Amino acid sequence: MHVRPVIAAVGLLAGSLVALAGTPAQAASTVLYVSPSGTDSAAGTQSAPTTLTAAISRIAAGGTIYLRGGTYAYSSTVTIPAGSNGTSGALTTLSAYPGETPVLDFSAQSESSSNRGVQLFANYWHLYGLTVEHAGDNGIYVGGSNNVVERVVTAYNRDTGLQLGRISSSTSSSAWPSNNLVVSSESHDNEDSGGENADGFASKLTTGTGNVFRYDVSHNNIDDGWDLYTKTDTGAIGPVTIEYSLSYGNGTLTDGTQNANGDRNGYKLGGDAIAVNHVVQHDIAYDNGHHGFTYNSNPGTMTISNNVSIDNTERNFSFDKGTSVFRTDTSCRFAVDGSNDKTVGDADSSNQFWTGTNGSRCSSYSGSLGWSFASSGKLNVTFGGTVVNP
Ligand SMILES: [Ca+2]
Ligand SMILES: [Ca+2]
Ligand SMILES: [Ca+2]
Repeated sequence: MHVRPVIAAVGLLAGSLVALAGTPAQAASTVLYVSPSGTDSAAGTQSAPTTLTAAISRIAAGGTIYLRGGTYAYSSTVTIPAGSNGTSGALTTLSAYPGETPVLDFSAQSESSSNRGVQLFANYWHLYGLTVEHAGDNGIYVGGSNNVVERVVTAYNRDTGLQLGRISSSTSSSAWPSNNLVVSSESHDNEDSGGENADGFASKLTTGTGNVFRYDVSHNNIDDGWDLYTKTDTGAIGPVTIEYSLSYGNGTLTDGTQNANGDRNGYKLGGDAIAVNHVVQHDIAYDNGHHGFTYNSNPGTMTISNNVSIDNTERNFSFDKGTSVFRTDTSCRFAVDGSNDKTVGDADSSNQFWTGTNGSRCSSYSGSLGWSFASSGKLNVTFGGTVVNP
């Protein structure tokens, strides 16, 4: 009787080998095309595009789903489920068709914590070139690990535009999302009706180690640009890296709307007086409604280096406690009077903090702000038309 399971296992193995050899029936597809007019049962070819949800269920590990341009109107969350993983050598890709702009519009959702736009719960996926708008909660929520989110725009969602966090309350801390990269992406005009939760980007509450934001832009969100809040009841999050990024105008939407409930920081780097050693480098904070960079009670040893903070309403750099290491940071004021910087920790003479006057480096940052992504994906920030990447 011990033989039967062995026979069954051999049968399964043989079946999967046949599928890999190209048998069409039941085989997952390596390339699928999706369009706003696609149907679930369509083949997913360029001439017979399918739907996004059907493609997610049919794509092979390491395959590519192309989203044609246009507006996709959704009323339900689109989930890439846990277990539908790519591999470390071949990420499964969900990409805009080259040169086109797919917009996933969740306007039909009501504002509710259960109404996220896109949930990425799998590992080893690459999202590229999508815009996700008007979701009833987060635009994109990443609960999986080892994913790349690139050239994405999250806007007008009713909680944080792009947030990382655990899949569910039963997810153990060892399975919190880790090693995700969010790169060359923009998050703006996210606003919850309470005016206190919607940040541009957040890796907060329940996130693991190795998550990185690079070349990203967060602006005009109702709460913070970035939020790395951590709480006693769930335990410390893993250290996050935010680098070569820009955070501006948070606390005021593009249309001028403000809400007194908003925290309005450029980069909010802590919570509940828990030490987490984040790395924050080569970033710019400009014209945010409260602090530019704030420790927000994080007493740890953060790396705070090569950042520039300009004309934020309260402090450009606000670190009241801790042992963070500050190197080559620059703080300037031109149009907005605020409070002196406070940088408790290891701050040497390479910094030019603001305590009433501008340092020599500020002359590079006196013009009007502009930014764009280079074809390489690198973020170029300009002041007065001149690239001044710190
Ligand atoms: Ca939420
Ligand atoms: Ca808040
Ligand atoms: Ca926040």
